[in-house]
Amino acid sequence: MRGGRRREGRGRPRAAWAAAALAQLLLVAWPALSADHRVVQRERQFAPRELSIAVNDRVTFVNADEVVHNAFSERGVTFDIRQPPGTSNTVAFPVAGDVDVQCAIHPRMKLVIHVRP
Ligand SMILES: [Cu+2]
Repeated sequence: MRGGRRREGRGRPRAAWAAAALAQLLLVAWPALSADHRVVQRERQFAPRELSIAVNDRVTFVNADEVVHNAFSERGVTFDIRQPPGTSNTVAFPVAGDVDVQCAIHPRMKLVIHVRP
């Protein structure tokens, strides 16, 4: 192989290289832009009972009671999680819209999560 520096101007133009590098950085940084929220199951209620989040945010459900809870949604983002005392589960919300969350064990436990586009 011949030595020596590659001539300037060969390969990708500098602006295109910078744009590609920026795109790659955004791809890597994107998941970090979603936020984490927390909902606590305490005294047989969800706290808060209403929550507004952005698409791709995550919500961690924490059971702070001494009884088993559940959290489920049948519309929009669907899930059905069992929550023994002291446990937590995290759910991602990749779709915009209102999500009604209930506890299957305690029907009065209700939460609405508004997922903004
Ligand atoms: Cu419950």
